Amino acid sequence: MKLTTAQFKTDFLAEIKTLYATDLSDTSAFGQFVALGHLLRRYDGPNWTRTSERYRQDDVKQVYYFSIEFLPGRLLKSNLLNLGLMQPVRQGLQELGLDLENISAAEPDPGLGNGGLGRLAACYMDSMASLGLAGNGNGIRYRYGLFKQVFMNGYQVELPDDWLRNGDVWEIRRENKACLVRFGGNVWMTPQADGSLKPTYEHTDDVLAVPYDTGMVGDHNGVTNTLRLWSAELPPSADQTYYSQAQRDRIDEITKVLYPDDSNSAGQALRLRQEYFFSSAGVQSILRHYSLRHHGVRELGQKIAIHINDTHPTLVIPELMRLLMDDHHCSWDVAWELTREVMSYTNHTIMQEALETWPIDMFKGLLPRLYQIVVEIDRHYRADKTPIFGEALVNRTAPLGNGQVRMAYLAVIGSHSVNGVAPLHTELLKTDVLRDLYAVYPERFNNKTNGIATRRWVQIANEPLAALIDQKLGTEWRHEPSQLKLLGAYATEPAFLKQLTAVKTKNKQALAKYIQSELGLTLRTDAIFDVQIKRLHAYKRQLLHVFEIIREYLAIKEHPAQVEPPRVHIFGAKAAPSYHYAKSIIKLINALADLVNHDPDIGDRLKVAFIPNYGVSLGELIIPAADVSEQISTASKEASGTSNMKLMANGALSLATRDGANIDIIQAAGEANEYPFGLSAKAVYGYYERGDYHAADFYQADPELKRVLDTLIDGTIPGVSTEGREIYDSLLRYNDEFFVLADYESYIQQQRQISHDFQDQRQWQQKALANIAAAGVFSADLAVARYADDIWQMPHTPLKA
Ligand code: TH1
Repeated sequence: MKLTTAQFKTDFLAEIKTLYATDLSDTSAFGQFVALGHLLRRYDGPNWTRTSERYRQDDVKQVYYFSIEFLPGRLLKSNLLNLGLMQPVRQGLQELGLDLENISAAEPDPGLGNGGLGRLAACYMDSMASLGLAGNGNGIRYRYGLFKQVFMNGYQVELPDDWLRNGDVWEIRRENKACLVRFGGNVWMTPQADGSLKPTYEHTDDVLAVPYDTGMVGDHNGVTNTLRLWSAELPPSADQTYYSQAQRDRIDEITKVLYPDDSNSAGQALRLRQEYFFSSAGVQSILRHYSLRHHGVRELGQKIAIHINDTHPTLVIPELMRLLMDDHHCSWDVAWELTREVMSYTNHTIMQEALETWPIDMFKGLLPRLYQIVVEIDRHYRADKTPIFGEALVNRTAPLGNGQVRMAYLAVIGSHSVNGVAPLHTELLKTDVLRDLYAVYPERFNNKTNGIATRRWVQIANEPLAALIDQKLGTEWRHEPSQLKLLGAYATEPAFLKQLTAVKTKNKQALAKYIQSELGLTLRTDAIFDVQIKRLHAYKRQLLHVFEIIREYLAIKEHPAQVEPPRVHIFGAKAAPSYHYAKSIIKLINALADLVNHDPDIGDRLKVAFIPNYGVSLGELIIPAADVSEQISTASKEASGTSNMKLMANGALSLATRDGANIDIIQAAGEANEYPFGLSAKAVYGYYERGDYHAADFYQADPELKRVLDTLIDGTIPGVSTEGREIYDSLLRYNDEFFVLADYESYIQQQRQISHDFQDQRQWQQKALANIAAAGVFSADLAVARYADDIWQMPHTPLKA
C-alpha cells in the first residue's frame, strides 16, 4: 500500500486523539503501540474484507490449519513489513520524536505455544497469506500463555503470562459467529422415518465457543487471511439457566491456560476438553460457512481441506462425521468418504511419551456421541482390514485398543495423507513408530520438510543482514528466498566477508547489551557466541553442551597459558513445570554460570549466559548474534528442529548430530561448512537392538570425560549436590538413555575444531555465507507450497524453487 510519511503522521496523531482524548506527549510506548495497531488495522481492513469476499465469490478451496498451539510473535513489525509500510512509519515516528523499536517492544508477545510446533503453525500462516492461498488457522485463545520463566537462586520459577491484561489490538471478537460445544450427558439415537438416526441429548454441559479473529497479512499481495482462536464462555442463558460457581469455573478453565508440555502428552481430562472444544467449534464454523454457498455436501472435498497439526486436533475426524450424519443426513459411507478426502495429518514426533491416548472411560464420559462414532470407525477398520492384514496387526493398529482411544492411529485412518517433518523422521515413521499403519496405507505417507518464515527470521530479526543482501542481490530475495543461493558468488570477495563480520558484530553488540542489562554480565563481542535455544529436554541434550563448558573451564584453570578464542555459551530454554530432570539441568547450568562468570582466573575468556524466558521475541534478538548453532539431539529423536534453520539463515554454523533436518542442512550447506558429529540414527537403533550400550565404559575409557563428569559430584560446582548426583546417576547408574557419553568425544572434537577455525575469520565468514546462501531451501513458503500441491490440492502463486 502507498503511504507518505506526512499522511502517516497525520493519521497517527488523529488516532492518538481519538483513542485517548489527549496528545502524544501524554501517552506511553504501549499507548502508542495500541494506536499504531488500530491504524494498521484500519489500513489493512479493506484487504481483509476483500480477501474474504474474493474467496467467497470465486468459491475457492479453503484450507483450515488446526493447531492447539500458535506462536505468532509480535505482529507490529511483521504487519508493517508485509504491508510495505516499514519505511514511512519508521520515518514518520522518528519525525514525531518516537522510535519504532521502542514502540514495538511494548507489544505483548502471545505465548500461545510451547516451541517448534506452535511456531511452525505461525510461520505457515504467514506463508499461506503470502502465497495468496486461502488458508485459515484454527486454535485456542488461551487467557494465559506459556508461563513466564524467572530464575530464583538458579531454579526455574513459573509466573503467569497475563498477555491479555491490556487487551489485544489485533483481534476481533465475533460473537455472532459463536457456536455451542457439548460435553458429557447422555445421548440416544432415534430412528427417523427416512431410516436415518437422530440424536437426542440429555444433561449435557454446554459451552459457548466465541471466535476471536486476527488478520494474517500476506507479503505485499493485498491478501489478509484469518487466524481464528476460540474462547470458552457461558452459553447465553435465555432460559435463565442457573450456573453454579463450579460450572462457571469448569467452563472458564477450558481456555484458561496452555498446557506447558512440549513433546509430552498431558493425560488429563482438561486437555481432552480443550482438544474437543476447538476441534468441534472449528468444524462447526467450517460447515456453517460452507453451507452458505453450497446445497448439500457433495462438493465438500473439492472446497475444503482440514489439516491436523499433530494429534491434538484429531477429533475433527469423528466431529466431521457427526455433523455430516446427524445434521447433514449423510450415510456412514458417504460421510466417511468425505471425511478422509478432507483430512490430512502431520506427525511431529517419534517420542513415545508424546503419542496421545485417552482412557476409553474418560473419553466416553466426556464425549458420548463422539465415542459412538469412534467405535464405528474402529469396527469398520477391523472388518475391512482383518481379512487382508490379519488380526494381530489390526489389533495393534485399530483406533481402540488396550482400553485407550489411540489418537495417532485414528488420525492416520481418518486422513488421506500422513506426513513427517524431515526425511529421516518420515523414514522412522514408516519403519518404526507407525510401521504397521504404513503397511496398511503405504500411499498415504509422505514427507514435508519443515520451513521457516525468512520474513520474520531474517528481514525483521536481522535488518543489517537483510540490507547487506539487498546491496548484492537487490530485493527480489525478500519474496523469493531461494534467490539467496546467488550470494554464493561473493564467497571470494574479501570486502563482502568483512561486511558480514561487521553485521554479526553489530548483532552481537545488541545481544550483549541486553545480557548486560538483564544478567549484569559483560561480554566480549569478539568471542564465539555459541547458542542453544530450545525447550529443555533430556533428548535435546543441553547436558552435552554443559560438559563442553566444564571442559573449557577446567582447561583454562589447569592450562592457563593455552590460549583459545574466548567463548560465550548462550542458553534459552524453558522446562515443563512438572519435568523434574529438566529443571535440575537448568539449576546445573545456572550454577555453572555462577562459577565460571565469577572466577577471576577465567576473566573474559569464558562466559555462560542463561537468558530467562526464551520465546519468539528473544529468539529474534539471539539468533542474529549466533556464531555457532547447537543442534545436538540424540540422532532419531528430534523430528525436524526449526531453530537450526533460523540460525543457519542468520549465518551461524551448525554443530549438529545427524538428526531431523540437521541432515538436510548439512547437505544443503555442505559438510565442510558445518560441524557434524555423533552416532547416526542407525547406530542408535543398533544399540537398541543389541541392547549393548554401556555408558560406564565410556566413562572408564576416557580420563577427560571422567574428570568432567566427576565435577557433578565432587563439589567443583557449588550448590548442586542434589542435582549433580541426580544427573550423574542418570548417566552412570541408569545407563544414559540419550547416549550423551557415547557422543561426548566426537562432540568435543568438533568444539575444538570450531575454536581453531574461528581464528581464521575470512574462512569462517565464508562458511557463514554458505549457510545463509543455502537457507532459502528451508523457506516456509516453499514448504507450504508443497503442502498445497501434494496434500491440499490448492492453487497458489507459483514459486521459483
Ligand atoms: C516439535 C518437534 O519436537 C520438533 O522436532 C519439530 O521441529 C517441531 O515440532 C515442528 O515440527 C514438537 N512439538 C510438540 C509439542 C507437543 C507434542 C508433540 C510435539 S513435537 C505438545
